[in-house]
Amino acid sequence: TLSKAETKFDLYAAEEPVNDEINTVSGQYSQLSNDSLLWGPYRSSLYFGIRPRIPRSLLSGLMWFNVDSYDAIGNLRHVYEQGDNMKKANWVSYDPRTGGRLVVSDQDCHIDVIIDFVKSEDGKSWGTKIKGIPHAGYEKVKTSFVWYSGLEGEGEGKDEYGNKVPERNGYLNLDNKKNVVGYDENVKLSGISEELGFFELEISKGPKSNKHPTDAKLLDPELDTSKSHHYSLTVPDDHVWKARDIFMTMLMESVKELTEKYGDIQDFPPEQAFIIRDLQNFEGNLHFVQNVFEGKCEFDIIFTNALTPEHDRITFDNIKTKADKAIKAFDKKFRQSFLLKAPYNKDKTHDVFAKEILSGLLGGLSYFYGDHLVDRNTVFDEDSFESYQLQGSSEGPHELFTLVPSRPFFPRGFYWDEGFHLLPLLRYDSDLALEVVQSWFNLIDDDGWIAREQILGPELRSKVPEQFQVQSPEIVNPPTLMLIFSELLESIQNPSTYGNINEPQQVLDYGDGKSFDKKDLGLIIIKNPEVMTDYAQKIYPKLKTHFDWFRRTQQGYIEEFDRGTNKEGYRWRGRTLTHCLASGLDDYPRVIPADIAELNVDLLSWVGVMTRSMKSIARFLNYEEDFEKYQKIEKDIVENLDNLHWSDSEKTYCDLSVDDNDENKHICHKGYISLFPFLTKLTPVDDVAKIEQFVDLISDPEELWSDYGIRSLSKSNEFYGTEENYWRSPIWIHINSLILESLQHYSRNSTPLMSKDLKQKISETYKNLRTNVVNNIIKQWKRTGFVWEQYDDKTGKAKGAKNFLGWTSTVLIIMNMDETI
Ligand code: 6A9
Repeated sequence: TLSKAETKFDLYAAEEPVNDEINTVSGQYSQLSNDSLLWGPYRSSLYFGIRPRIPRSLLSGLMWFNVDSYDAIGNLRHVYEQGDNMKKANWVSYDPRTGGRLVVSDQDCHIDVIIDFVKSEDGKSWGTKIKGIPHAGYEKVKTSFVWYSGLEGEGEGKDEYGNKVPERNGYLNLDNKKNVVGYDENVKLSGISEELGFFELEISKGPKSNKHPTDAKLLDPELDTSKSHHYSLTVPDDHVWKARDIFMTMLMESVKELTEKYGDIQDFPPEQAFIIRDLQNFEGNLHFVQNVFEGKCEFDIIFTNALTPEHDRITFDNIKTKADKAIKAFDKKFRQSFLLKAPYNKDKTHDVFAKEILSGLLGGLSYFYGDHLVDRNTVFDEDSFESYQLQGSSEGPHELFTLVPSRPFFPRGFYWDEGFHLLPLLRYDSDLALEVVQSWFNLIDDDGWIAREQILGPELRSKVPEQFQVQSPEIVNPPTLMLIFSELLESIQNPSTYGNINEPQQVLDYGDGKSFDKKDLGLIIIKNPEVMTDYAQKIYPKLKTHFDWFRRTQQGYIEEFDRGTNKEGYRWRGRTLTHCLASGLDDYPRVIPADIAELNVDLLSWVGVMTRSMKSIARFLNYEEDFEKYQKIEKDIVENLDNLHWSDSEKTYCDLSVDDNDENKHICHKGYISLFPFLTKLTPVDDVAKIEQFVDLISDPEELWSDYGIRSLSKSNEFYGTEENYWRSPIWIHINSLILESLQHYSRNSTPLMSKDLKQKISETYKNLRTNVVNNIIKQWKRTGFVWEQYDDKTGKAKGAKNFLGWTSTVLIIMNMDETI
């Protein structure tokens, strides 16, 4: 039990947690990697929110609002909302291990908020510099900034039987002089927690050049805008995330009191009316600190862990230099990882764009912790086609370290999105990609299931309509993470594909496998196959369960089609007449009427991908028998793609079902689904007729070709552009990047059977598609300040979710590809 007297910063020496594995290669690796990833803006649903990768710990966040008028409080900024009027809101330079810069250009608050975030070398401490730069014409804009920090896990000790005991395992105090109304000095918090040890957090008032509003007469000494103000209170765990609501409630209470005291609030200068006042006598685990500025302003927040050695600490004096250094380091690492190829290697704008995309993607790196809702009872059969409603009960808690598709719209983990997110990351920091993969694989349960959508804890649930909150172990999602994992293994055998492609000599410089240097972070796996082998061996049994669960739950009724011993045929469970969320291609047209005998071509292709991944993992680990088993399954899948899904009359791949007389029939909706055997490279390279068919489908403007990329559904299809029109015409960038890669693959691995004409056609299609896609994304980015979820096939206009750095960040992979093949 810790008493307050024990917390004097200089005297406190927290004990380093003991890591039993520290003397093993993988132990050293994970220690180093963990330390550098401990802190981050991992509350990615906020404009700026910091937390460690630890359950129930210290959560901090920034809020700001304009105080030139009363209404402006309606635009208080905290959660990153799709609808906010921002010209830009993104990390423009960011490395999760060191830090970077976030720019929010707020058109309602008339200010650019520029945030630099840096970490100490040991990863235990951090600092942030926040600058406000008024927009032209608003030089005297008045802005209120509020910083809050709250400690979860306070007072919740557990005894050896897991019972709650009234022991304090942490607390957070406000240290400034008590009973003072507003401070001329910095505000200082200090605290302690089991995992963090002792720490201090100081919120500066900033340099003398900061101005505070002075034109209005001071109505009450408590409302002096030239001082720092604070408010403290005690909230239970799972409530700290509601800081914004708590702040607003408390502010409105204060306004009410002031009105009672002084009369109509409208007579108050807003910058004074909206000042927080202490009501709790500095006590609590959640603390708000407010500063009000006029015009240009700047202030810092420094978090210092007592364990960080003096020379490594971030201070008000050195934070600027450290922030500049972090930005330079990012630039350098970016140059080493991504080689933008013609025509994107000349114009500076392309460089700026590409860095922003990578930074924004990495800015979505998040840590989630909490329970989720699971339905283990619903069975999907004929009755569920019309519609179904899952009923969930709470399971967990689980933790997840992941990137997210879109911070403002869906800031949570999605299984099949993640594999694509990791493609750019693999090149930049393969170790971090592995951290994320590991975190996901930790979620595989005893049956082999991972929930498609990870809605962990009440904060995430609050963002999802109730009918979509529940997950089912019968419902899968394309297994892209297995693909990434096997690619990681392959990168060990062929290191030049990832990491510093500009400086391959560094990658080839294998360490002795016994000790690591911090500068190697990001490349350790590639340099030390031992680490990866160790993990692959450990995780292999779980992956097998995952693979078996996937095939078992989605097994099709293949007997209907009389295919002898080859049973490779699958049906997505959980579809309705209009949607198949499991497939990821939600409203893409499927067989109507729905039938439990249906077989899906995209699913068979995905099982093929998964099988190939298992095969390559088995090969890596020299599991001969398993390798052969997977090889056989893969062969059967390739065979059945043609047996079951190729339609001779339509000359394309289709879903298969039965008609009223139980006769087989193909249901063909030309579009992304018809391309799956090609996208997954399962079509053999010597099957020239099929390859030609894919290329024709892609390059025909009456079918899939548009000036901005390959559209999801053919223009000739009866459902083209109808209803929600989500996957029924818009262009999706990750699928376009797969198309480009497949074109490259079939051209580079072509056999003598391929005609010159076809080869020529492939190169033209490839070259034009690549520039169409990239040019349009950049054009829309210039126009809107963001990249988006989809692009319209008729106009190229961006649509859907904003700041959608998930799949759209595969544009980096595309810019990195050769101009011609
Ligand atoms: C629920 C939120 C204001 C739909 O990118 C994530 C997924 C993909 O995995 C899937 O393939 N997106 C694609 O078809 C977005 C799903 C978002 C669910 C939003 C409502 C409302 O919040």
